[in-house]
Amino acid sequence: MSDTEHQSQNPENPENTSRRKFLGAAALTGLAGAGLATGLAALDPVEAKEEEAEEGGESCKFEVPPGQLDDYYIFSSGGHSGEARIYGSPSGRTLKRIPVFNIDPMVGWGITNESKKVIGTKPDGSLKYITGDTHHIHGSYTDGTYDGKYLWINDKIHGRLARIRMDYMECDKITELPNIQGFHGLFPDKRDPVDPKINHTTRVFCGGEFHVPLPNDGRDLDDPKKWGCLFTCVDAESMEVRWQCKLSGNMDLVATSYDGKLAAANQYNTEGGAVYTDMMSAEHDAVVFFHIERIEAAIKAGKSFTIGDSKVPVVDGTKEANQDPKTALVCYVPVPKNPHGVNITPDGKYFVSSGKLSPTASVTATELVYKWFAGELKNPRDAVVAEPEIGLGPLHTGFDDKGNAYTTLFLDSQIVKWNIDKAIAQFKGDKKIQPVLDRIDVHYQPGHGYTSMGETKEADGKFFNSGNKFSKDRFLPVGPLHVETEQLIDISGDKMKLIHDHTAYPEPHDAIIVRRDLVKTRQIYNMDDFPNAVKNFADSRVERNGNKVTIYLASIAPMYSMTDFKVKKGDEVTIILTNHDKVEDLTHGFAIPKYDICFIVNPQQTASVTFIADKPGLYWCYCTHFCHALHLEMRSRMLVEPA
Ligand code: CUK
Ligand code: CUA
Ligand code: CA
Repeated sequence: MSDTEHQSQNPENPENTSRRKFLGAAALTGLAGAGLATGLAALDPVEAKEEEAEEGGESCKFEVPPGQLDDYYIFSSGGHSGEARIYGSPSGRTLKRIPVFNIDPMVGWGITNESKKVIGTKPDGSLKYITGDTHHIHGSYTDGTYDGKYLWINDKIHGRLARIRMDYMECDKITELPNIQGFHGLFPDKRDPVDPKINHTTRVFCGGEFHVPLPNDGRDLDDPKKWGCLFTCVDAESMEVRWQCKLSGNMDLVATSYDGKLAAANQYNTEGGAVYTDMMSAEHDAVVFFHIERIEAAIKAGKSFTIGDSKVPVVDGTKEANQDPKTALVCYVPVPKNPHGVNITPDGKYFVSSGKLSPTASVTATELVYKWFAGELKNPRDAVVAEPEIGLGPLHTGFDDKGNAYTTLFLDSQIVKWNIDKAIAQFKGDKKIQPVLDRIDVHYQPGHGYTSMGETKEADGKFFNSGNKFSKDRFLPVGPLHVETEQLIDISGDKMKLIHDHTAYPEPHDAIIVRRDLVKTRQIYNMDDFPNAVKNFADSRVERNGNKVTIYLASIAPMYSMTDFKVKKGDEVTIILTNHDKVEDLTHGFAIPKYDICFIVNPQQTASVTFIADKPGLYWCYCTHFCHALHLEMRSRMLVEPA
């Protein structure tokens, strides 16, 4: 029994019990407001409880009462907000936004020197990009499950991969991938493809969706035949690009096998079309499988080339160059029309991709892909062991711990539950077998769907979250753009049950549901991790070097270490601020009027900003984050003398 269930059924929690009575009474008597007292008095508590079980009582089972903690974290990508988000589940509580590719004045992301260095700057010191589009977020693995170390998230607009360290829940590295556009799917490997001793993530794979001239330098603008897509491997620790693989067709989503040997991507534009009508002209597209060990051996042997200015080695994974299975780097498995999504079952046996324009899901057996690479399976299409009809517009699939798959149906606005073994038996010829077990309406048009721990070998079959693209009438209207709905579904029984709707700011895409014991965050920074830390209050000073001035400042509630500091008009000013408070959550802010400076320093953290003091006058630097009874009094002054 989980903590949540235990807590919500605990009769000793008076607050909870009275609330349940309230719900039960209201449901039974139909009374509301003033009449409720009469209804309550007339009620047998046992009767109330039974009634409650029928009327919306299901979701009460998953209620997280005030003061109690959720069982899971949901890490979600925020779409073209450019950020990542953290929710609690099953409550749906919003916990945190992690700025990544965007600017966030709350924490000073994109404003402090430290964050600008991660995001990347132009020669003039301004940010290289201020936009990003995050679609997919995945965690690092050890032994087939999350190890709580890193999250990776993509930027589709500029083709960047970002890493978030999970101890502080902060982005620490961003890498721009060369010669690609529309970087869409990503997935970390789950162990080393060669060395069995390395059982954790060492690489992150990135699929390029849009084909472009290679290099994209102004040549071949009118000749799509000469354009191409690259699959990119990034080192998980250094975040440097290790290699790329040139493909026939494009890539959408990415998945990896549990043994580290394979990465897969679905391809919807095998036609190489430049307009949608061409992109949907073929009856079959493909799921492509990358043989990681062979690709890396080819690079070691120098069988690679480079593109344009990039020094990254590229191998040839095109169809023409990979006809002989025994030496092939990639295997193209044909699947019906414009497939979407590719997900691996928790036992590692099957990759499931959805039809999108075909009402089917395709199940490809990992073992048979290896057989093709070994030259023992003639036709790669024979690696497909099931293709059940599941409904209209299938997109993404999550898995439970009982061999069932849950696929989002965009056009039907449903989640369909189907059994993989039954689908395989049906495909083998037993037409009496019906693999579809259940359907549930969702509201509306689901995109991604994912289960609790479903992308690990510890899939637990408890929850499925449906990330819906349209909410229509589910929430109060807030102007032209509606909030999005995330719907939590109980998948622990035979029938799926809707637990609740929660809102998400536009525009969430994918997410993962991670058991809370796998996430271990730190609340206090280590001052030694910041080379520029102002370690002692006594070190506070103004240091001048020509027209460059550095202000060494520290904070401890409710004061800064200097009541004021003087600079001259035209100076390039760098303010370094170290927070000496050690108490959890004792964060201070720092804002300077008219200079557009606003950031925070968490306990024992150091942050810095650099700007030109171009306006003479007195500027109150004040603490923006409520920290103390004397928070308003926590100030310093920047005095800018005329030149
Ligand atoms: S994918 Cu990115 S557009 Cu994650 Cu189904 Cu939707
Ligand atoms: Cu320090 Cu508010
Ligand atoms: Ca197509």
